[in-house]
Order: sequence, then C-alpha cells, then structure tokens
Amino acid sequence: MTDKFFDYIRLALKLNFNKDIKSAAPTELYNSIGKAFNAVCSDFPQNEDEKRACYFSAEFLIGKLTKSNLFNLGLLEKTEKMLAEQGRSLNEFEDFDDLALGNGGLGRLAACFLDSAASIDIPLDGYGIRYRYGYFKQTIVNDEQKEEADDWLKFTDAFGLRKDDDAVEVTFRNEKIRAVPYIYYIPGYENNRMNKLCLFQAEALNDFEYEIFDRGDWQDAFSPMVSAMTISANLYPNDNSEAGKILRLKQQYFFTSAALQLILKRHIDSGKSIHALPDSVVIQLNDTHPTIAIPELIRLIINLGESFDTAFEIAGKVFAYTNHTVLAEALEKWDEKLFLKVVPDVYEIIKMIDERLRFELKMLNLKPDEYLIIKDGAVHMANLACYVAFSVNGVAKIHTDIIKSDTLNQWYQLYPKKFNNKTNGVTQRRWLALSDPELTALISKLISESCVDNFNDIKKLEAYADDEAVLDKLFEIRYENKKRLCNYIYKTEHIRLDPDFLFCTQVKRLHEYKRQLMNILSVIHIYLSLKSGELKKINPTVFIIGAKAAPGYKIAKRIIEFINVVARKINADEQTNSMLRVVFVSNYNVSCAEKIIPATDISEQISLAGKEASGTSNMKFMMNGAVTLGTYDGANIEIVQKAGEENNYIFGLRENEVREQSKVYDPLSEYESNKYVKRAVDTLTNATFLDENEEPFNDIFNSLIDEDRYMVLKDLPDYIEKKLKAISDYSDRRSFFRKALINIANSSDFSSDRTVREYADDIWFKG
Ligand code: 26Q
Repeated sequence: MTDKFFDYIRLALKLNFNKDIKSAAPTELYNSIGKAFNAVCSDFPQNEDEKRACYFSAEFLIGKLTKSNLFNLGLLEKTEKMLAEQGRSLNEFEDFDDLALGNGGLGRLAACFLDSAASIDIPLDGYGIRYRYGYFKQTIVNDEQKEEADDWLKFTDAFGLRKDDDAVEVTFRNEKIRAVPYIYYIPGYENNRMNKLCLFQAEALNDFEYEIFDRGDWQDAFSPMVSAMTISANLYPNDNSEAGKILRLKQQYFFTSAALQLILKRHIDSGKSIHALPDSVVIQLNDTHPTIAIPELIRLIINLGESFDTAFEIAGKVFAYTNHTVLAEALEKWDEKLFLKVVPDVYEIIKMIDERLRFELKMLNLKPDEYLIIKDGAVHMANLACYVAFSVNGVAKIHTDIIKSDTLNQWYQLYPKKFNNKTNGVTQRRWLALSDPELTALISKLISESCVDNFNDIKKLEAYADDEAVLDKLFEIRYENKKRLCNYIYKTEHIRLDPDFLFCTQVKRLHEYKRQLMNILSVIHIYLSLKSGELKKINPTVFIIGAKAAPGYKIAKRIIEFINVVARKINADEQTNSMLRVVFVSNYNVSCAEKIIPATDISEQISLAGKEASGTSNMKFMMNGAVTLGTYDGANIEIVQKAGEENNYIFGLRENEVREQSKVYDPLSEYESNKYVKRAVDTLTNATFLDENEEPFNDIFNSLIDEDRYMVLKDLPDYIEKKLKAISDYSDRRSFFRKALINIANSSDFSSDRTVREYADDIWFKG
C-alpha cells in the first residue's frame, strides 16, 4: 500500500499542479496527500450487508486530519521519512489542516467515536453538515475577545470527496434545495475497516434564474443561490445554550432529511422491505439537535405507502438518543409558529405523534403536562426524543443519575428500561499516541508495543509506580513537552515561560458553570498573599487558561477580558513573577490542545457539582499523566474512583449539597464573612489591576454578589486550599510523578474504544 500511496501523491501533484514533491507549495502537497489517501481508502472492501450505526450530529470537531488518517493506515512514519528525504514535512500543514466543525465537547466526542468505532471494527458512519465556515477564530485585542471567520476552504478540502451522484433534494415550505454529500474516509487503526463521515452541503437547484439575469437584476437572479448556501454557511458558535433561530432549525432539518433519504434509498435499492429497516440501520442522535429526524423518518415512510402507526413503530426501533446537558437553557424548544413556517409537513407529523402520546398518557392516567411535545406554543425536542427513541442515555454516571431523577424524571418513571449510562471516552490514538509520542514510546517499551491498540494493557504500568527510573523518565518527558509548549506560547502570545515551572491548566469553553472566574480569583488570592507576605513562597507555577466564549454571551466575554487584564499585571510584577505567571492562550482549539495537554501537571476541572455532564478534557489530561484538581462532577468522579482520591485533589460541594444550598445560599454573606474572598473579589472593581482609564468589572462583581448562580464564592476557600496543597506537593517530584503514573495506568476506561463498545453491545447491535 505504501508504494501505491506515494505513487498517488506524485500523480496528483503532476496532474493538478504540474509539480513534484520538492517543488510543490505546502497547500498543493497537502491537497495531493489528501487525494492519494482517498484513492487508497476507496480500494478497501465494503460489506454492504452488515447492519450499520449512524451517528447524527450537528457537529464534528476533528482537528488535524492528515496525521491521524495516515497513522491509522500505518503510513505515518513512512510518509514522514519519504517527505524528509525531499526536504518536506507534514508539519508544514500546521496552519490549514484543521476541520473545526464543532464547538467543544459534544463535537469532539463525535470525532473520537468515529475513530474508535473504525478501530475496533464497528460499522459506524457520521452524518452532519459541511459548514462553509467552521468554529470561529479567536484573537485577543486590548484584552478582549474578537471573532474572525474560520475560512477553512480558502486552502483546499484535501480529504473531502464530493458525491454528486448521491445528491438529494430537501424541501422547505417555500423552497427546495439540493444537499450534496461530501465523504471523508475514516480508517480503523491498522485493521481493514473503512467507515465514512458524510457531510452535506446546501446548494440551489439552479445556480441562477436566466430570465431575471437577462433583465439585468443580478442580485435577484442569484438570490435563490444565496438563500440555499446560507443553510450550510455557518456553525452556530453556541455551547450549552439555546438560540432558537430559524436558520438553526433549517440546518437541523436539512442534514437529517438528506441523511435519511440517502439511508432509505440504500436500504430499498438493496431489495429489502421497509419493515426490515431496524435490522439494517440504527441512528444515534447526538443531543436533541438532530431530533427532527424522528418525524422526518416517519414522514418518509408514510410517503412509501405505510400507515402512520407502522411508520411510528419502525422509527421507535431505529432511534436512540443521547443527552449531553442538564442546563435548562440548553434544552431545545422551538416556537410552534416558526416550526410551522419552516417545515409544515414535519409539523403535521409531530402533531400526530403528540396526539398519540396524549392518548397513551390518558390510558395510563398520567398528567400530560411534563410529557407533552407541543405545549405552551413550543415544540419540546427532548420530549420528542424520549417518547420515540428506544434508548436514552447520559454521558457519565452522575449525569445519568441526574437525568433519571430530575431533568427527564417523568420519562424515567414511564420508561425506566430505556435509560442507560454511557460514560464518555476519548481516543488514545489522537490524545496519547499522536500528541505525546515520547510518553507512548516509554509505555510501549515497558508494557508492549500493542498497548495503544489494546488499551486495557495500560493497567500494567502500575507495576512501575515505585520504579524511580521510570518516574524520573516521566518527569523528563513532561519537561520536553513543556519546552515545546513554551516555544509555542512564545510564538503565539509573545510570553516567555520557563519549563521548570509547574503547569496548571484549565482549557475548555468559557461558561459560567465551568467557573473560569473562580480559577482567576484563586490566582489573585495567591498573588495577593505572596505580595503581603502571608505566603512566603510557592513552587514556581504558571496558570494556563484557554477558552472561547460564544460571541453573544456578554458576561463570558467580560470574564475573558478580566483574565487578560489580571494576567498582564501579574506577569509584569517582578516581586512575584519568578514564582507566579498567568497565560491566557488565545484561540484554544484541538491542535493547541494536543500541545498543552501533554505539558500539563495539574488539570483543572472545577465546574459546580451537578452541572458538567461529563467533561472529556479531564480524560485527556489523565491519560497524559496530569493529576486532577477538581470537583465531584461529571466524569471526574469516575476518574478519581479509578485512580484513587489520594492521587488527585478534590474539593467543594457535592451535588446533593449544592441542591440543599441552593435554597438558602447567600453570596453576600460569603463575601462579607471571609476576608480573603472579599479581598480577591474586590479586585474586580478596585485599583489592584485596573488603570484609571479601565472600566471596572462591575457587571461581574454584581453577578457574584447578587446571585452567584454557580456558587463560586462558596467553593473558593476549599479550592484555594487544595490548589496550594497540590502546588506544594510538587516539591516531592517523585511522589508527584507517582500520582501521574497511577493516573495513566488507570485511564483505560476513559478510552472511547470502551465507550463505543458499550454503545454497540447495549444499543446498536443488541441481541
Ligand atoms: C443549541 C441550539 C442552538 C444553537 C446551539 C446549540 C448547542 C450547540 C452545542 C447546544 C449545545 C452544544 C454543545 C454542548 C456540549 O458540548 N456539551 C458537552 O458535551 C460533552 C460530551 O458529552 C460533555 O462532556 C460536556 O460535559 C458537555 O458540556
């Protein structure tokens, strides 16, 4: 395969650019490698008969494609060597090899599942949208976040394979548009499995109206084209919040309808009866975003001549639903009128489903209020999903418990057997083997060459917990990773860091519940304590924070601004900056995560207990040997259960305590009764960090004092105590790296190989 692959690269360069490997521009080389990869992949055998699982998701956050694609085909090392001989390298693709069609955890999970499923030989394909502009790029200007479009197609979509033959039409109330699939091959890791990601692009049926164009009305002539293109133009940059915009509903209907048409056509063309659909496909809904697929499938089956009842029954065997949030503001509802305006035919089906539900509830003598799909002028997507899907799952143990007892409790009472937990995972191929090759080499040497593939073997590493040579080696590897990260941060932020420091990191979307504000307040406390002499010294530590805020989320953007103001001042203070630094890493994304995570000593996972459904960066950090400084929330709980509480740093209210507190919580008294809390919080408005011309952060201050929805002030003292303990424990390097080693050794359950295996066994291919 290698020779063939190299031949294809040369051929693509010759045919498309009339160049060779030496003379090609980086984008030309990139494009040709993508085309050669596709050529190799298309030769893999396809089994048309097996039942396939389909992952419907509005987001796929893949990041760099080249290295992981070549890695899985076993071509990575050979290609790097071949390119090096020609004076070239895959690292030249740094600036454009990035498929960022997702916001954060949910989109990245979809990408991990694709990699894992292919690698453990499970037929899973992804279906989504080929957004023209992906997730925005962040810059920091005058301490504030600015957004820029992610114009990823400017360079070339090297890996996308346009399939005009498979284009379908999607009908809205007053327009019909074309959905053109682009295929991205998903190879398993050194096996013969080749799955696919299928992303639809929206196009007009006719490019422009000739008659109107002839009259000279250019704009009018092109308006259908613009209208169609708009549908797949942009990824909504929201995470855990609900926008309720018409275009978003159009996007959801657009890709799910297109995917279902393609899936049905394949099924019928192979000569099978529609009744046998559940034997050949199962569809996993990634949150409620693709839930409109349920009435759409029913509609399509009715159009084939079946009754509503038959169609309903088939749909009930095809769909499974995953919930990713307990935040009320993130549960999707659509205005009934808007729904009717955009997709009247689908709305009719939803009404029929709702009537059926009302009837069933009546037979059971249940009050309909909490269950209804259509109520108070809105369509409730989670109710639709829970009613029809045969499986409903949460993404970590505590999260599944909360949806059962609270968020979706009414459905749990009605259908207890539908509910199940699938704790999230991450792919160790990208998040360990590719992002930390030195650590992977050490583990492979100690355990076995195949331990990345058979990740359960990682447990054997625990035998080396007291092997000083191994612990020292872990330290050295971390040190080299820190040096690389320091270079990156110098290049991007123009801040010089010292690899001798302890690296303490929080990287994730900015959201109040994730409490980046609490993080910076703890840093401020440490800073002020060093200045006042209350704290004599600490092990030199840099606090790294990376986060993007949704462009419309005002307070989140203000928190980013505050962090940047504080960082600038603290870093400039020569009295403390040999011990304390703060860096805000701009434009946090998958690629910089790959550099930050392997260089981190302490992973901050500090959401208010009960709010973070799972978290997945916590798992990536664990796999790379960071210790967790965190709350009893999401998958943190399972992480410390596996690796031992003594090897991590847990603080703060538990979920039941949060519930009790919420009735009586008084943030003002927390502020007034603890002088350190007050001292840190007051810096939002006093002159500690603010110049005369700088506006005080009254909005953040007030949000803390008036409400403090996420109990930042309550958890802050315990958080500071555990943070200082973790920093001081670093003095005993070996005992610190012993904790690191035990975390790595116990991370196998957080491989998405395990997660996908469970989805396959319990949901997709059960019985
Ligand atoms: C909804 C409506 C309109 C526009 C946007 C949205 C929207 C988009 C993205 C709502 C939510 C999201 C993303 C949610 C998300 O990423 N949730 C995270 O999912 C991870 C994977 O399960 C979990 O680990 C995280 O805890 C959870 O926050």
